[in-house]
Amino acid sequence: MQYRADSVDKAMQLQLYQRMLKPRLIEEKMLILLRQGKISKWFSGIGQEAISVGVTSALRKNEYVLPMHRNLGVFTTRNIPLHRLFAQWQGKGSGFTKGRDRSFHFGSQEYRIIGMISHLGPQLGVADGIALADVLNNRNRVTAVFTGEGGTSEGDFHEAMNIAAVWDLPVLFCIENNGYGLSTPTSEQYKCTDLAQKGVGYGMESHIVDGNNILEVFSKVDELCKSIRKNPRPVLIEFKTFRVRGHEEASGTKYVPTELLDTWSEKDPLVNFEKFLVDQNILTPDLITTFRNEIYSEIDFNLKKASEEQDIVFDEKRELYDVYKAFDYTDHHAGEEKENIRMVDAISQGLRQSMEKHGHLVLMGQDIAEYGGVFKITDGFVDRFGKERVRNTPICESAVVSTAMGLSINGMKSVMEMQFADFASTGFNPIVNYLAKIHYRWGEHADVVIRMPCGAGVGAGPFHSQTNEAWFTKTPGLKVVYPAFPIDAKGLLATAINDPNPVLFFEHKGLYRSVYQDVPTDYFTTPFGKAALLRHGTEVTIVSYGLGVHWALDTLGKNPHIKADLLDLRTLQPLDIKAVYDSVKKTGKLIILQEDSLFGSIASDISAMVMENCFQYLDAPVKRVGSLETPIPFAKNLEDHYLPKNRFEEELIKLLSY
Ligand SMILES: Cc1ncc(C[n+]2csc(CCOP(=O)(O)OP(=O)(O)O)c2C)c(N)n1
Repeated sequence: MQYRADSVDKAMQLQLYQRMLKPRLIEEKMLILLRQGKISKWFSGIGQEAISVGVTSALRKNEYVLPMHRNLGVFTTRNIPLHRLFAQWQGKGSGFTKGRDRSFHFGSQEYRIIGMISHLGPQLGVADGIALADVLNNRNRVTAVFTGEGGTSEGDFHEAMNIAAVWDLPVLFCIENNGYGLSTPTSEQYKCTDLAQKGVGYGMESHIVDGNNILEVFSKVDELCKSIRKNPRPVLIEFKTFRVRGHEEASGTKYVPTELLDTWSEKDPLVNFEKFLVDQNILTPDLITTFRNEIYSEIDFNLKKASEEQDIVFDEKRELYDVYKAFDYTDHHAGEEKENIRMVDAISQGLRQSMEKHGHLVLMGQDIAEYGGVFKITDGFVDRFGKERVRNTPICESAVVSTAMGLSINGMKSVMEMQFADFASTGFNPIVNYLAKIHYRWGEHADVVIRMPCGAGVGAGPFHSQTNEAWFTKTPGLKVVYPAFPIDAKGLLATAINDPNPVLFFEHKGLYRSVYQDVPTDYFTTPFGKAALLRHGTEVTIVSYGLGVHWALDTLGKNPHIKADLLDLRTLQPLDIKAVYDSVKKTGKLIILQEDSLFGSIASDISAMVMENCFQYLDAPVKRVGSLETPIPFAKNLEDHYLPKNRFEEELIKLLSY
């Protein structure tokens, strides 16, 4: 291996050596512990240390780095106390996740490290968001994010690269091309000659670097970081390297040709560099022994400390408490002045006022800038707040959700407009796996609101009409809001934006321009978790939300003799189940009306909870009314029969006469 000694000064060369030696020796120890059953899984980065160490050494301390499962060298170069790392791998309390996640699946604001989730790709978009926050705050920083070559086949890779290119984000995309993704060789992973070519397709500068040569890695990344800080832009680097051990220790390397292993073993980044430093008289055998002994004692001391720590004790309250970041709700009251406006106007007004209140709030979505969004909710926002804060996005929901996550990590708020709630399916992974789980996993929060124009009754067919709230109410960590009226939409949106947790904010398209109310013109908030009792009665409780509330009101309007409590849930997570119980205890009968089909839905869960907790108060079985168990059809006549509106009256009357 050729080293260009003049590229890095001698003190730094020695430091880079020490920085590579440390993860190597830790790994060797971990392999022993793994065999002894003292840690659960190990993804080896042996042979790839030069990349982690070289990249991290070129970054400043306050610059974020987003490592993968083979980047121990990132963590050690950032000087994370080893006992905390060991405790993390043993699921102990002084690790980074209170025993809730394993291996390198954690982050730390203190060390500016944002760890991966298992799904590999989403962190590439998170890096975009972190970098965007730096750009918007005029901080000349670089964000470095890692992926394996296998991960480059994921849509997230392409989406994140494209966003970074279109927005000129200072992200260093580091591909560690180590020959295999689990057992899949590169020839079955991609067709191009070098992955660096993929940068070209996105209009991005890209480079190929020998990932086993620490001086090449460090000097190239150092040069690029300096240049990116001055001239913010994304850069792709393909590091050529090799995974000399199995994907994880249990899976072995049988499928890897021995010659390949032998060739790459000769290119070991540590052994070769050590030899070079000795040849150059920068390192001596004595010094090597000293360094080794220092690291061994550091490992032993910290391992003892972590091993002596008690196993984590289960505390149900703490587990449940940590799913969400605590939110101290503040009630903002509006003045007397009101204006008769539609739901769409109320949402637009609420959003505008939150943009005025929170200078660090950014809006992102397809066509939301000059065009004003397909529903015109952000019409005029660009003129008022500028294009930096009102951002048109490419069509890539997944990376935009991840970008929103990154903005939050780097201190900003964002509201993403899903053009139609149906398209949340292509952003589903980061919503349910990243945003929803991050607080529980390592105490970081996702200050993100996703606006979800949803719902049927508009003849738009199976892909523009879904009401998919149940996809999200199932997932702990998300809040789900579903207003039925303009006042609630405005006040709840303001609360959603104040709340530091991820909120899915459902806006029924059919209500946008059909419902008017006198809405306070000032900024105000409405609390989550409080249902609204719209009608008072003693015979039956009707529970609904969204468009269903209006169907129930119509039905009661046609049947004024029916004495019903009508509860509008307003938020589904948190759910005001107490309001439901209180009403059922009074009326003895419950009918739940929703636009969604019934299986696995809000109606089904409320029904189950009422059966469990209010059985003795019930005078009839709980009745659920929802859409047919089919996708949503397009033709008006089919859609009318699919939706439960026309079945509701009959079912209500049946229940009353039970
Ligand atoms: C979305 C997703 N699919 C599959 C997996 C299972 N898996 C974990 S790591 C891995 C291989 C990753 O290969 P690469 O990105 O090249 O990184 P390497 O492990 O080689 O460092 C696979 C298939 C996963 N974690 N996430």
